[in-house]
Amino acid sequence: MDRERLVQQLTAVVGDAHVLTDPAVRASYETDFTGRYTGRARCVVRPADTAEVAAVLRLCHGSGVPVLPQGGNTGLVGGSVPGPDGGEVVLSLRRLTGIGPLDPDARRITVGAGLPLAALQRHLRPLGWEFGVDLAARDSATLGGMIATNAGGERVVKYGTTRANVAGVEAVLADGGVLDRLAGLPKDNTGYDLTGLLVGSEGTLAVVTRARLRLVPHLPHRVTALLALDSLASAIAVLGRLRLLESLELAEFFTADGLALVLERSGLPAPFRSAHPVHLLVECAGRRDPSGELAELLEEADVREVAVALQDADRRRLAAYRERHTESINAAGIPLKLDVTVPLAALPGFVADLPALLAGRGSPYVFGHLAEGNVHVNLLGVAPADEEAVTEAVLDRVAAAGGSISAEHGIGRAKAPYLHLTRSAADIAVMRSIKAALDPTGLLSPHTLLPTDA
Ligand code: 2HG
Ligand code: ZN
Repeated sequence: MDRERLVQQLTAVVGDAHVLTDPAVRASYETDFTGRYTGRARCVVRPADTAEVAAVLRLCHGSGVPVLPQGGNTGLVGGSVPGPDGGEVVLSLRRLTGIGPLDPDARRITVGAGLPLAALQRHLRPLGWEFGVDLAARDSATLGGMIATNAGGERVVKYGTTRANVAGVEAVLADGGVLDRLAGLPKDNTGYDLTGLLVGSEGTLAVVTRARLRLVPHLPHRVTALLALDSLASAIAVLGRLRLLESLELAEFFTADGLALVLERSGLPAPFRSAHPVHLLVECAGRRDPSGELAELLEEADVREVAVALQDADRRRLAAYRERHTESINAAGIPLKLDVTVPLAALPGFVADLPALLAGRGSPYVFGHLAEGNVHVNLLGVAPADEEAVTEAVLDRVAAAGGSISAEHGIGRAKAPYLHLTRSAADIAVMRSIKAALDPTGLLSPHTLLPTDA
């Protein structure tokens, strides 16, 4: 179908103001947050509700036009950005921001896919509840995007990834049909777990429009501590002790280089008088003040210096040293980002090997979620000609260590060629069968997740 005709039909569904064709207006939907991935959309369409999403998909399906669902466009693997050929309709879910009534007995709430995480947090906290997943991009990341990518973030050590915190979804299929699994019952053994399948499917199987979220009680007493340590091995040893605490919610690490860059770019004052090789940021929360039990476990730990905060503003100040890594690195250049999991026993060796693996091709900044062995390898200054070789060297090393080439950001388009490194041929064949069953003509997120060459 010619472009003009499709635009007219989409306009009839969502209204003139919500079909964006002007390149200047489309631009923020066509480039990712780091500036690394950029593409061209046929147009951007912004439906208001599930019925409009279904109508948009029916039209695109009928015309054989590929569709790229998009949330807050905070993804870091190119999965939210269209390809270069201007073929895809970018389907922005950001107008689906509804919040249903809270069900305190079931500990559930139903929300629209376009709701930003921070808006959900602002809604829930005064009511005494929380969503278990939290991440630095909370102001712009949407629940739908977090579900599509099975986002992890900072509290996985206590609450698990997004998949564990989503009880049900409503999603629109490639042909416009609506799949309703919103009931999200605590017990429901009636066949395949379609909600679990859609979480982490990166927009390749269906478009999530609403979600039934599991909630956890808001814990009013919190303590945050920033620990300065000799090495990653000693951070892992300290964390091993802290895991005894049920109140442990967060265990994040960063190194001296990353902290120096954050201080330089943000103007924050240094947390300690001297520099230290490794920092571990931990947080405990409870119905009672958890600072005593944290202090007790830290007493005999091998820690160089500690800063402790109890008040919200002070806790946020400590957390900023970790959370501001992404923006500080971005301010210094367009990074090559490799989000990986390495089993904890192999993690110090992996990080120690990075300079040799890189052989001068870029400067590494490593930080991440220590409890899960989730390292964000950020590389600045890698020449475009070296990017593929560097990516391969790092991801090969991750695979050899028994890790995963994507811990929490997903595969997107960045890692599709490397999927075979940590998923078997049998795994990939099953994934292809599922894709073919749900989206036989391959219209949803066509450049994402599954490699095109196999
Ligand atoms: C985080 O943990 C995010 O802050 C982003 O996953 C990581 O910028 C990155 O590489
Ligand atoms: Zn992360």
